[in-house]
Formats: sequence, C-alpha cells, structure tokens
Amino acid sequence: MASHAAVDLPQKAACLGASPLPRPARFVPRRAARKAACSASGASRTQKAAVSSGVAAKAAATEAPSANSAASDQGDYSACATTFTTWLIKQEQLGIIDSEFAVVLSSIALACKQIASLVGRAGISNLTGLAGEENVQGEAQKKLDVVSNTVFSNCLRSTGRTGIIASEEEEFPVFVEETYSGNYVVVFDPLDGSSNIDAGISVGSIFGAYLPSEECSMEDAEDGETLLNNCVLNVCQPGNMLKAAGYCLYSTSTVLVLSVGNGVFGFTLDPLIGEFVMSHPYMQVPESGKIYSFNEGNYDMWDDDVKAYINSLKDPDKWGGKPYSSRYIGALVGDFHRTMLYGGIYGYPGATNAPNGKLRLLYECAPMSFLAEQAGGMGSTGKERVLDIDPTAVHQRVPLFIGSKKEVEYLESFTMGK
Ligand code: AHM
Ligand code: MG
Repeated sequence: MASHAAVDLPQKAACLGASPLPRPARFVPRRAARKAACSASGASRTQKAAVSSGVAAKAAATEAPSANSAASDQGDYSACATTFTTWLIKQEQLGIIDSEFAVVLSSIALACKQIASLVGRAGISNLTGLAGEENVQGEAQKKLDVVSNTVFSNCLRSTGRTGIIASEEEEFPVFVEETYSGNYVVVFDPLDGSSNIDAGISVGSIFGAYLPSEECSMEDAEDGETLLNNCVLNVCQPGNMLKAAGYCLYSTSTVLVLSVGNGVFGFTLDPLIGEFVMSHPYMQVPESGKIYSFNEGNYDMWDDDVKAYINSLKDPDKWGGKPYSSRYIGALVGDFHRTMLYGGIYGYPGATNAPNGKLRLLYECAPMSFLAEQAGGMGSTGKERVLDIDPTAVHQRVPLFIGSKKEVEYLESFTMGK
C-alpha cells in the first residue's frame, strides 16, 4: 500500500473563523453514484430535516423486524453473528454507502479497537497523566489524547479514501496528500472526556463524515493558503450534510454506535475474536425519560430559563412525588449512550463565563445530534436545531441539549418560551 503523507497546513488565525468564512451556495456530491447512495444529498433542508427526524426513523422502524429477528435468531451469537464488517458489506450491497465510504468507516472501527486497547492498558503502560502540552482550546492534553489522535489520523490516512481530517487535538484541518479516490472529510474527537482516564471511568471517541464539496476542490489549490482555506471550507459543513456519525464508548464494554442515515446501530467489541458484533440493531431513544445529565456545579452561571427548567425537574409536586434523577459522568459519550438507552436529557448550557458552553459543534454536538435524530430524539442549542447551524469555525462551541424528544421539547419550552 502506498504511503500517505499529510501536509500540516500553514497557521492562519483568520481561517479559524475570527470572521465567518464565505460558504458555497450548496454542496454537491461529486458523482451521481454518491447522490444515489446518500439519500438526503439532493433534498431540500426541510426534506432533510424530515428525513433526519421522522421519515428515516419510520423507515428504520419498518425494516426493524428483519434485523431484530436476525438478532434473535442468533441465540448463541457466535453461530451467525452480524459483525461490523458484514454489516458494512450489506449497507454497500443495499446502495446506502459506496465501497470507498465502507473503507473509511472500517478504518474508524479499527482506530476504535486500537484506542480501546490503549485505554484498557493505560494504567500499566505509562499512558496515564498529562502529555505536557495544551491543545488549541487551551486544555491540557493527556498522553492518551495525543496517542489516540495519532491512531485515528493514521487509520484514516492509510485508507487512501480520506481527503481531509479535522480533530479536537489539531489546530487546523489536515489535508491528506495521497488519496486514491473518495476524499471524504472526517471530523473527530479521538478521546472525549479524557479527564476521566486516570480514574478508569468511561471515555469515548466521536466522529462525523462528510462528502467533499465540489466548490472547494483541493485540485484548485495552488498554494498553502488556498489549500488551508479549502480545507476549512470542506470541514465547516452543517450537521444536516453529515453522511455518517458515530461514537465508540470505552467502558465495561467497548461499544461502537453509528448511523449512515438509515437508523442507528450498535456493535459491541468481542475481545475474544477482535470483532465488533451487532448488539443494538435500530436503536431508538425512548420518547421521554426522567434522568437529567448536567454539570450542576455551574448552576449559578446559567441563564434564568435554564435554572427554572432544572428547578422544575427537581420539584416532587410536579412529578407525582418522584422528581427526575440526576446522573452525570462528565464524559459526553458515556452520558449520551445512557441517554440513548434509558431516555432523558443531557445538557451543557451556556454560562456567564462561557456563553456558548463547552462542547464543540463539529466533532461533538453535530455528530451526536445526527445520532439522536436518527434514533427518534432531538439535539438543540435551546434556541435552534443543532444540525441546522452553519459552522463559522472549526473549533466553534455551542450549547447542547440532547436526548429524548419530549425532554428536549420540555427544555425548549423554557428557553424558547414555547
Ligand atoms: P473534552 O473534549 O476536553 O474531553 O471535553 C468534553 C467533555 C465532555 O465529554 C463532558 O460532557 C464535558 O466535557 C464535561 O465537562 P465538565 O467537566 O465541565 O462538566
Ligand atoms: Mg471532546
């Protein structure tokens, strides 16, 4: 296999979105085949909203019985397990993804396996503690943040199908020089919630993948500055253009959850065979759930409407004597995975010291909101749908409220006065 050198682009503060970047009028898939493969690509925004929130969920529900029956037929799963690889092949056969995209997703699964192994052995392989550097957000990087970023980047580069990658741990998007074809744009947080690592608590990876935009062709880039601008334009696409999104939870088990736009599927890593095995077909977030997951230490710095919302959840008289339960790991992947399974709401609101909260739009809020909607839930800033936000910077932050549809709507009844 050919080697794939990456060019670290020249540093240019303006391109980080100090002023909003001009955006192309629309993003057009490069080939008709891709158009067919990605059902939402030619749809209007309204249609895409419908696809994400309702229609796709309905389609998933319609198809669900066959997947569920396949799962129940498995009994002793090892007899006829659906692995991530066989599932990917099936998606390709169905025309939901193309073979190039299957290679990209497969490389992400490989990165997740490697990171799971590193996380599991961190305490005995000198991988706990700080790396001694800060990332672009001014956060102290853990050793595993750095190693996980390298693993993710290398896996994506080695596919020859990824054109641009953007990571929480890299200041600028990176253009991968040698690609055979595909040029998919992948955004990721290689190890989210890494402050938990040294205590052996859940952490995770988050990722999203986009088609490249024709208007920002890498082929037209004659110099480093143009290349950098093209990279940023390619990366700064709204979540409603995502072609896939997912996360991998490193916890009591390693669980890869993803969607390519036709429902949400979860795969648990079987360490005995080194394969992700289908464990959660057609995941649906419960419509409601009495669990809230917020860092309440920030309460005094929140807006009055968010305070009023939280107070209402804790009022026993309002909920038949049993108020909501509070659960907060402090690792988005863990808190979100529980919300997907049990229902409820995860929130990271803006605060007086951080008006847009803490979480990053491109590689945290948008991919998780895509999954939430694909599973019948919602992702909101409290003011608008997360997937409709046009990013203006690679590391842009937005408030996030995500989870069960009825719970997010209830939150919005305070923040939007609905
Ligand atoms: P990170 O990307 O630097 O790890 O930060 C994101 C994490 C989320 O996983 C988690 O929900 C949140 O930060 C916790 O923040 P806080 O400690 O302020 O509650
Ligand atoms: Mg993160």
